[in-house]
Amino acid sequence: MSKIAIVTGATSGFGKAIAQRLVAEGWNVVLTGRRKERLDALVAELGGPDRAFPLCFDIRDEQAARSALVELPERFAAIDLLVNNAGLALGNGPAQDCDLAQWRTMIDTNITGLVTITRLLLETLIARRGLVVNLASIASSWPYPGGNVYAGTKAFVRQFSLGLRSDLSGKGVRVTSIEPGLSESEFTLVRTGGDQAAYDRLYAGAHPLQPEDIAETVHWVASLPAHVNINSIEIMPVSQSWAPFQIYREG
Ligand code: NDP
Ligand code: 8X3
Repeated sequence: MSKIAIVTGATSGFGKAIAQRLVAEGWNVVLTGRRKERLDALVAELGGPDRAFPLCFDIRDEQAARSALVELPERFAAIDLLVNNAGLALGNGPAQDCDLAQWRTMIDTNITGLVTITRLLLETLIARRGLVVNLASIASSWPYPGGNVYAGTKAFVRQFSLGLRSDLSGKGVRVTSIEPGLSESEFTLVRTGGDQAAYDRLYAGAHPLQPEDIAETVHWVASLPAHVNINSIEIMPVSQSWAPFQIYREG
C-alpha cells in the first residue's frame, strides 16, 4: 500500500518538485493550489488519478479548505504526510512604504492558511502517526531589510512547528521545519509583481538552490525511521552567507 502525502502549493516551485519526488519514491499525493489547469497537468504527469488527486482551492478560505478535504476520495483520505508549502512574499520594501493589503495577504496565506490545513488534518495525522513538514525560511531566524512581515510569517511557521511537536508528545507524529535560503522559483516573480529583470538580477551567477534540492530534503526527512525527528533544517546555497550588521551613522 502506498503512503499518502498532501502537498499544498503544488502548482509550481518547491511544491511541484516535492510532489514529483514523492511519487517517484512510491507515494501517492494530493495536490493543492488555485491554478486548476496546472493541478490537472501535474496529475496527468504523475500517472493519473491512481497516483495523484487535485484539490483546487484558495488556502486562505477556511470553508473552501474544509469542503475540499471532505471531498477527498477514500483512497487518498488516510494522509501520512502533510507538506505545508503554499506561501508567498509580496514586496521587499521597507515597512514604512509597504502596502497593508499585501501584509494581510501574506499573513492570511502563510499563517492562517497553514494553521487551518494543519488543524483540519491533525486527527488523521495522529491516527496515522504521520509527519508534518512545514516550509519556513532562513527569514525565520535572520532579519534582512525588506523582510518585515514575510519574515514574521516564517518565524511563526518555525515556532509553530516546534510548538506542534510539544503538543503532539506521545502521539508518534513527527514535525519538521525546513528553512531554505535563496532558491530559484516563481516566488521571486510573485514577490516583485512579475519583474523578470529583478528575477534575473537576483539569481545571476549565484547558483541558487533549486526546487529539486528542497524535494530531496523533504524526501530525506520522510524516509528516516519513525523514531527520528528532524526539528529544523536551515539550507542555503554555497554562494549565500551572512553580511555585517548595518550601522547607521549621523552626519
Ligand atoms: P512558488 O511561487 O513557486 O510556489 C508557491 C505555491 O504556493 C504555488 O503553488 C501557489 O499556488 C501556492 N499558493 C500561494 N498562495 C496560495 C493561496 N492563496 N492558496 C493556495 N495556494 C497558494 O514559490 P516556492 O515554491 O519558492 O515557495 C514555496 C514555499 O517555500 C513558500 O511557502 C515560500 O515562502 C517558501 N520559501 C521559498 C523560498 C524561495 O526563495 N523560493 C525560500 C524559502 C522558503 P497557486 O498560485 O496555484 O495557488
Ligand atoms: C525566501 C528566502 O531570503 O528571500 O524565504 O527570505 S528569503
